[in-house]
Order: sequence, then structure tokens, then C-alpha cells
Amino acid sequence: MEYVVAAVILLVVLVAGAVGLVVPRMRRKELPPPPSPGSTTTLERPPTAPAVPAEDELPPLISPAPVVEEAPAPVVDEAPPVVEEEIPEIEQPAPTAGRLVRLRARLARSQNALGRGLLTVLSRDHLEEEDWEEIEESLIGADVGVEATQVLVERLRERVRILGTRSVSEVREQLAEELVAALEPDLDRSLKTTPHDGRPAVVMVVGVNGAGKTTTCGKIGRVLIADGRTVLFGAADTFRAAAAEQLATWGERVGAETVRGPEGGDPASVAFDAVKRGIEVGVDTVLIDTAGRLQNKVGLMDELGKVKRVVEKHGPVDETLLILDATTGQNGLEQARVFTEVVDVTGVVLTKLDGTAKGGIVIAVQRKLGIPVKLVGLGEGPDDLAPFEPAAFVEALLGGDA
Ligand SMILES: Nc1nc2c(ncn2[C@@H]2O[C@H](COP(=O)(O)OP(=O)(O)OP(=O)(O)O)[C@@H](O)[C@H]2O)c(=O)[nH]1
Ligand SMILES: [Mg+2]
Repeated sequence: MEYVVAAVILLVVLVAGAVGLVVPRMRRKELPPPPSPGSTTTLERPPTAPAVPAEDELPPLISPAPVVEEAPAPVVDEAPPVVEEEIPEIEQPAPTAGRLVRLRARLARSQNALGRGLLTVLSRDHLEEEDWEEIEESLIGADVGVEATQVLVERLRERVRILGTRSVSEVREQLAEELVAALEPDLDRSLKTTPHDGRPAVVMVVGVNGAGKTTTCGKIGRVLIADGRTVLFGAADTFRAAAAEQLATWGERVGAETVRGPEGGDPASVAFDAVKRGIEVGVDTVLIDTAGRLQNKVGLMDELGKVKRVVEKHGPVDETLLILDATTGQNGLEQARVFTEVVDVTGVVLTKLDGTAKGGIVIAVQRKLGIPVKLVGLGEGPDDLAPFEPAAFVEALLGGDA
């Protein structure tokens, strides 16, 4: 019995021991889950959660980042416009050489009127009396002027007769030569813009209202800057604040200073100050814009004379350019005559030649005034100003292939 009791006790002890061992194990197995959410949240989440979501979210974060980077980019993009506005200031205007050839298409309207009309006549086998009359009409219609046309046609007829010219191309060639001759190709058309010893060259522009003075002033400034010169603008048109503003804008675009005075102020003193300033800062050329005035307004014409005289206290004005609007045709000639009487005009700038079918006005102007056409305006663009070259001009007028 004792053995039986002992065996039972042993069994109980063994069972109890086995239960004691198993239950804790089971509990341990069950435990991990609860603690894992608790403890591992801090331990594992950081590596997993931030890592994975970070990776998942990074792209969106990165792309917002670029967005954020793009945001500054537009800011950078916004800056260029500001820079862009400044670029024209640094921008070198187009070179002047061969401009007339480049801009010849602008004379298309003149070509149509003069070139084609003449070529139609010239394409006839024999030039009869009425054909010559037609040639005359074409030239007069192109504003060459009656007198100049008569001289020109007479010379041409003479040549054709003497040389026995027959072919159209030969007559055309001879007509071109006569037109070039009428434009006096040997006249000095250079602009006097070279500075004197310690004093800038002074260029003044004059003319009636709206002829293109301010625009031409700005364009000339660009031409000079393209050639490596320094310029200063003088806004001696004090009638309207907008006039000085307009000139200053041209100046800003090429990085040139503009001297201006109060609205309604004395134009002569602004012009004087501009040259004074030009001497101080040592620019090569001072360009003085003046207010438009009708040639029959005596007071205003006197004022123009005064502007010039006052400026000349610094030294002689090198160029007084008369700005003539080509579209005003023969009417411009009378204006021109009066201006030449008041100020000593040294050169003519014929503007808006792109807007007229009457390019022949160049011949009339030179012939009537005896003053060389030095430049021609062929558009509103900043570089649409060309030195006047008779041969290239005639070729363009006649629609040649030069
Ligand atoms: N098509 C064309 N337009 C031109 C030319 N030159 C000037 N213009 C235009 O003519 C208009 C008058 O030019 P401005 O330079 O203001 O003339 P302005 O003589 O200074 O005028 P005022 O100061 O009012 O007397 C502007 O719209 C110019 O763009 C040219 O050669 N061709
Ligand atoms: Mg003006």
C-alpha cells in the first residue's frame, strides 16, 4: 500500500510539474502577441513604419518637393522677365552693314508701284512716244518729282537713242543708272558722330509733328551703340511729359542715360544740360530730340533756332537732321525748306518709307533741298533704320535681284 501511495504521490507531483511547465510555455507563446503590439510599436514601427511609409510616401513627398522646388523655379522664372527687360539694355542692336539690303522687302509697296509699272512699259518691243510718257507718269507717281523726272527721262531717252538699246534688261539697267545718278551717289552721307577732343559729338533732330523724330533718335542711338560708341539722349521736347518718357525708354533699352527737364520747361536749357552732362560723363555722342513743330508757327521755329544756339555755347552742333515722313510726299518738301532756313540742316532722314508706294520722294528731297538723305526709316522696329545707299535703294525700288 505504501508503494501505491508513493506511486500516486509521485504521479501527482509529475502531473503537477508537467502542468506547471506547459502552462507557462503556453502563456509565453500567447504573450508575445500582446507585448509585440505594445513594445514593438516603438521599436519596430520606426524602422518599418517610417521606412515603408516613408518609401511609399517619399515619392509623393519628393514630387511635392519638386513642386516645392518648382515653386521657387517659377520664382526664378519670374525673375528672368525682370532680367529680360534688362537684356535689351545689354543687347547689341543689329549691325548696320547691309541693313538696306536686308530691309529691302520693306520697299515692296514702292516696288509694286514703280518697279512693276516701269517693267511693264520696258517690256514692250519698241518704246514709242506714249511709252516714254508712261515712264514719266510712273516716276512722277512715285514722287520723284516733275522736274527730276523730266531730266531723268530725257537722259534715258538720249542714251537709248545713242546706244541703240533694244533689250528690256538693258533699258532697265540704264534707268537704274540714271536713278542712281539722280541720287548723287558721291554725296557724303556719313553721320558726324565722332567726339571732339573732350567733347561729345552733338546730333539734333528736327521736324514736324509725328515725323518720327523720337523714334529716329532712339534708332540712331542703337546704331551707335552697335558700333561700340557711348551715347546720351537729351529730351528737349518738353511739351509733353510722354515725349521725354518715350525717349527715356529708348535710352533704357540700350543702357543710355537720358537728360530731361520739367514738363513745359525751356527746351534750350534741357538741350544745354544734356550736352553739359555728356561732356561730364564723357560720352561719344549726345542725341537731342526736339518737339514737333509746324513750319508755319513762327514762334516755335524761333524756339528751335534758340535751342541750337544755346547748345552751341558748348561748341558747334555736328549734325542737324531733318526728319521727314515719306508718306507726306511732296508736301514734305515745303516743310523741309523752312526748317533748313531756321537751322542749318546737314542731313535728311526719310522715315516711313515702308508705308508708302512713293519711294521716289528720296530723289525729290535731295534735289530740292540739296541736302543728302543720310538714313531711311523702314519700319517701327528698333533696328528698322538703314544708312541710305543709292544703288541698293534703286535696286530695291526697281525690284531688282541685287
Ligand atoms: N512704319 C514706320 N513707322 C515709323 C517710322 N518711324 C517712326 N514711325 C512711327 O511714327 C510714329 C511717330 O513717331 P515719333 O518718333 O513719336 O514721331 P515724332 O516726330 O517724335 O513725333 P512728335 O514728337 O509728336 O512730333 C510712331 O508710331 C513711330 O513708330 C518708320 O520708319 N516706319
Ligand atoms: Mg517725339
